[in-house]
Amino acid sequence: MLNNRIQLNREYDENGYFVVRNYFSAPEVSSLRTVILKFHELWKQDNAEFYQQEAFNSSLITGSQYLANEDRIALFNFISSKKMMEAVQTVITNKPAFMNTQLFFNPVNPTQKDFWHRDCQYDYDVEGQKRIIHDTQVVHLRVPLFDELGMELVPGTHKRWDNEEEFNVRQEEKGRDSTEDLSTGKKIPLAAGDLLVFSADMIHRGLYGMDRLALDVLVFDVADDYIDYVDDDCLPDVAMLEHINDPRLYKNTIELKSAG
Ligand SMILES: O=C(O)CCC(=O)C(=O)O
Repeated sequence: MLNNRIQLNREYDENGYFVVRNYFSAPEVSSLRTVILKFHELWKQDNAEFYQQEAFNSSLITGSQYLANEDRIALFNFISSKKMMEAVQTVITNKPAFMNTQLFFNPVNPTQKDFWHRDCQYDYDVEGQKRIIHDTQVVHLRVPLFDELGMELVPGTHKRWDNEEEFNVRQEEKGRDSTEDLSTGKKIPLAAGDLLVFSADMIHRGLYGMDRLALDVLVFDVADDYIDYVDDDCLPDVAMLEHINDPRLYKNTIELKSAG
């Protein structure tokens, strides 16, 4: 279990991320990989053109479109397992809620390059982004299913605004491109069994290469206004909740939905 949570909370607070090496056992990773690969194969068939042309991720993994209920329950139980909940509660000390899941893989086109961004830049203009990084943050928990090059992060940018280089590259201003290297980037290689927890709103990029297939679980604090990002179909229904050992993460989301 996580026995250094105070230290990890400090690291997250200061840098915007923490890594726990060898957190999941080989059987835990293997069971998760089996379920995720079922989703991935069906998703690829169904999105063949998008996959061939430009995709580097999918989402809504816990939804009903590709996985049978039994596999969805297994996935829900992994996401709200004791290990995952301890990691979630290390950074969200109030009431954490489940938002979504994403699966990151290599683009088919080998010339497609990894790119810097803050997740909030797709929903907010520059002033909005400045506000968001101070007010609220979505947390990603990345679970690599195979060894991978990992992520490149700019430590501390969950709390601070971009310097000039970072801004121009990330926003593709002044002739810069979001795939250029940043002098402030820090590469975090990941192995199957590791867990990376990071702020979605810090400056980051996924590093393409090797056999990457990583499950990202997105969570938020119920005090923040993210309920509109939750897809109902990705939540467990009443019958499924009965089979989830610790359903708090989902119940917090469901409670927010019904309050809205
Ligand atoms: O791994 C990637 O390709 C990008 C990851 C990312 O942007 C994220 O997890 O928010």
